[in-house]
Amino acid sequence: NNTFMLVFNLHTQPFKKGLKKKKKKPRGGVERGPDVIRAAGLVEKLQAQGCAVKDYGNLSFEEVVPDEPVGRAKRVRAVGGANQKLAEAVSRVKRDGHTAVMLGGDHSLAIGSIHGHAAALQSPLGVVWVDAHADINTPLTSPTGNLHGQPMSYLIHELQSKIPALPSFSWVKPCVAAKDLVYIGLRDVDPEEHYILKLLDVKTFSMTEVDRLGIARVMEETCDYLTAKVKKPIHLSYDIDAIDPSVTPATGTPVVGGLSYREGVYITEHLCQTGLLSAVDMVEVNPARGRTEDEVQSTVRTAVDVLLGCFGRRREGNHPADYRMPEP
Ligand code: Z70
Ligand code: MN
Ligand code: MN
Ligand code: MN
Repeated sequence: NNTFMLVFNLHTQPFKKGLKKKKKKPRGGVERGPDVIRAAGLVEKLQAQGCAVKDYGNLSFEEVVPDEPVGRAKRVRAVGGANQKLAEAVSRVKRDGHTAVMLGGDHSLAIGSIHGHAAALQSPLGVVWVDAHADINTPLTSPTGNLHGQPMSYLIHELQSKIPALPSFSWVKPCVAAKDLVYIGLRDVDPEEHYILKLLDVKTFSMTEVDRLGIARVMEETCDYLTAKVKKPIHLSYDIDAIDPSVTPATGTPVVGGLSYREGVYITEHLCQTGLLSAVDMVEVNPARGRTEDEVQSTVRTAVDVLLGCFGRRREGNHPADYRMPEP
């Protein structure tokens, strides 16, 4: 049960200048997510449940100056270069036979994370994308130019002809089939993204389906769908904004009407027991977006519980296989 954590503190929006001087305690942005998740005891808790964990520390990336927008797409060179580095690191971890955990940072890290995961495998990959958002805008459909709203578009074979060449992105090759992708938790999808999802007939369980079917049936159908022909390794890409902002408010784009804490954790319990979970991204935890310390703590604790669920924690309780009761 080896877990290898890779930490990727990339943010696709530039720091706002001037904030540091006005506020006495700058709380940092989404790039501080990994450190607050560590501070909440993720590594120790994983070890306590029997995982051997290696923390790779924060991957460091070069600043790219200037990094002028390409069309509307922002910070293309920095994000492209950093993801290439991440992809190589993830590939190495997967070739060594470990499960990889990527802490964000924002969701643009999924480009390198999924790319590196796929490159290390001989077989296709199934992707479970848990998110309020579909993150499948192409650079040309994106209303914002934010790369964290686009990662899936670069990875899907069927969209390849719609992706313009971008600086520092030439290494990115599509590596996921549209039929091997499942969304859970959608409730804020751009019209352009909705068109793409319908065009490619992507399997989606929006919050409407979670309401209709219940999370247990959503997970059964997700796994049946992904493993119908062959049992593929699963990449779970978990955006903390999938969960309701009443539970996880400290995130960049909170959207009302999300998953409950219990539904959010159930997803991971179910995926864990398939034995197919091969890599996990945990993204968009942003301590600067919590209005109170309680909001930050609730968000971070939930992110940790989601990750523990991925690695065997059960709410019924756990015990080591070699446990012996004390004799009187
Ligand atoms: C919008 C876009 C978004 C967060 C992705 C927003 C997407 N669809 N928000 N991640 N947190 O910009 O493409
Ligand atoms: Mn996302
Ligand atoms: Mn999101
Ligand atoms: Mn985002």
